[in-house]
Amino acid sequence: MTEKRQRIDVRQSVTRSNDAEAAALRQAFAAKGIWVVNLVSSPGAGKTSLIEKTLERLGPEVRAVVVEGDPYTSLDADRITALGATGIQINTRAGCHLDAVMIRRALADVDLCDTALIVIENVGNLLCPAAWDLGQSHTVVLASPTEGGDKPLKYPEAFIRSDVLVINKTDLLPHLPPSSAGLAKNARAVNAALRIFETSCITGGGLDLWMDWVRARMADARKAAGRA
Ligand SMILES: Nc1nc2c(ncn2[C@@H]2O[C@H](COP(=O)(O)OP(=O)(O)OP(=O)(O)O)[C@@H](O)[C@H]2O)c(=O)[nH]1
Ligand SMILES: [Mg+2]
Repeated sequence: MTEKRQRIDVRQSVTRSNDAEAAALRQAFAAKGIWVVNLVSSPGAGKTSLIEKTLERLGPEVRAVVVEGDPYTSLDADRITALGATGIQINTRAGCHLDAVMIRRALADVDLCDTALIVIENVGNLLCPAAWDLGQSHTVVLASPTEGGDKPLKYPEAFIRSDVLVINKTDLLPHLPPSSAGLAKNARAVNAALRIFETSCITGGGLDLWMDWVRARMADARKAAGRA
């Protein structure tokens, strides 16, 4: 019992110091009028694909910085820099999530002047990333029907702590068994406030509505900082 209580105390004190770091980051981003989104999902749901499509639609005149979290490789950051945006890779090795100190260090040498958007692609899993505040404005969870419609019920934290759910890979729906259905219904069962977009990064379906939301949030961030 005592040992269990000590474990809980240590965990709480670690996330508390992360929360303080994240709050400082959030304040700094807000002062600059930068909209920051933390993207979480299981591996392969389409996080980097959605970032690519978003950057393509925003165009090169919108300055975007993307922080990529993966255990190994710089493959995702390479995909971002290939588009002309700033891609910064963090390799967590055995670590299963990003934390606020990693974000502060990753951005330390980046000139954020004129930056409109920071996208943080968290390490692919639906457990740990949910608990770690990174100073983001919004958290977006991605899920694809190929993972099964029951995931919000089995991994509720990621859905509870997110503002938005993007159901990606909708182009595959006609080829999937009935067990793939129910993502939206189950996600709303754990978080009734979730805003839901349904997208396909292959056909482009649903991306216009997603982009309307992204542009509106970027405009909100600029306006709140007194940037036109
Ligand atoms: N059919 C289909 N495939 C998709 C879609 N979006 C992404 N993919 C494919 O899914 C695979 C994984 O996509 P990524 O964008 O790398 O996924 P990710 O979530 O960034 O993956 P990790 O960073 O490894 O967690 C790739 O082969 C993509 O081409 C989609 O809307 N439909
Ligand atoms: Mg990725």
